Amino acid sequence: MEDKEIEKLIELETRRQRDGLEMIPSENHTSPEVLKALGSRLTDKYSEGYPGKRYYGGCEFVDQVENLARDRAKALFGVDHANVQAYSGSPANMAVYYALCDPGDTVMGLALYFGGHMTHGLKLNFSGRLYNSVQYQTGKDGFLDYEAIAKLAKENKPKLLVVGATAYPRIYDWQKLREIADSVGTFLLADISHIAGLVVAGEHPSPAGIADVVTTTTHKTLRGPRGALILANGNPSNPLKAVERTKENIPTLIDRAIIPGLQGGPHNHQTAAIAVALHEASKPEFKEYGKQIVRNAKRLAERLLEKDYRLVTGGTDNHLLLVDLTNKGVIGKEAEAALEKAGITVNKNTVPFDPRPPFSPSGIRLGTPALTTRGLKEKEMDQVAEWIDAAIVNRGDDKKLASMREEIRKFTQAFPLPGESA
Ligand code: DSN
Repeated sequence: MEDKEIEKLIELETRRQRDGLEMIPSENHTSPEVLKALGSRLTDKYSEGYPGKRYYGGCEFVDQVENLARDRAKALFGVDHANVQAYSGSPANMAVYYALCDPGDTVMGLALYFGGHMTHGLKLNFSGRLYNSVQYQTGKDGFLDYEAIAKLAKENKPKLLVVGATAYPRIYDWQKLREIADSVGTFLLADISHIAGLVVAGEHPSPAGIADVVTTTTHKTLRGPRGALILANGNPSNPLKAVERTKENIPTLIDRAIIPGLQGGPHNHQTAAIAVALHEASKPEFKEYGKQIVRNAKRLAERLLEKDYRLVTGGTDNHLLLVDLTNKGVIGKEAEAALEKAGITVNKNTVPFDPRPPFSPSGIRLGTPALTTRGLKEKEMDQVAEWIDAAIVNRGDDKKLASMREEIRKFTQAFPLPGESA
């Protein structure tokens, strides 16, 4: 590159990823094919509208790209309709609110500090400012409390019930959630951003055909570029005709919420990279990858439990562990800092009923998707658990943490990033 400053920073970030253990559960390492699509000439093209109905000329090839992405998303998740244009997960959720609710309508989602997401009704987010947001919590045991959700829904009669999380280690009962939504006549949105890759792998039940709308980012367990999918059943009608907010009209409402409602031109390079990732996710190897993510997370959970770490809900069914560090006498940000010095990247996180403030919570979140991409298996998880514990125990000893970092750097050489060799 001619721009040496940026070139250097890209190299340093690549080296940081290569030499360390990436354990933020929402992160992953993409394939060289995904990166190639992202770095392509497709980024130059404007194409507001949808394939066959654009506001610009020259869309012959980007139309085909978008159609491929849509078709692959529909086939992979078994739905009639896919919108692939949302720039990322938050805009995708915003489009669903915009499509199905009016400002002031009541919406219900899991509180951020109980593992939800900002766009699920946080008061500081558009979803909690423009809408009347009612937030549900997990039970004391950290599991979703379906009875409490049903009761809250009956009391508040939301227009939209949002289900999904950023820090929930267990399986969702979509059928139960459907019943709750039907009991109060509300739309059900399943945000599967964290678990989409596990759904594809058959490691988590799919909400497709149960929820009215499914949103997901494409860059977490699905292992694609940053981006999002909005999935629904039914087919879009003439986009210029006024449509009512009925279930049959959801595809049309979603497409119109994205453009002209919220966005301009789609990011065609991103759409192409999503198509590539969806193709990769349709292969049998990806199913095995998803299964290994869960096996690794369960093994890590076992090992940490043996070392007296307190896991919210007592373990995991998916790709992540939420660790409450209270009994270890350390807070989330201290653990995050010590682990980073040792070459392990995690993030501090609130735990249900956290007595500490969100900027300095009691826990950390650990995930296995990126490590599994690099080929780590159960045996290596045993070693990772040892390092995590050692870094936390030795958090005040920078010399020890630096020597662990070197040990981890050497270890990672046997587990190259996708497209690199050992
Ligand atoms: N920021 C994402 C996560 O880390 O879970 C959610 O959008």
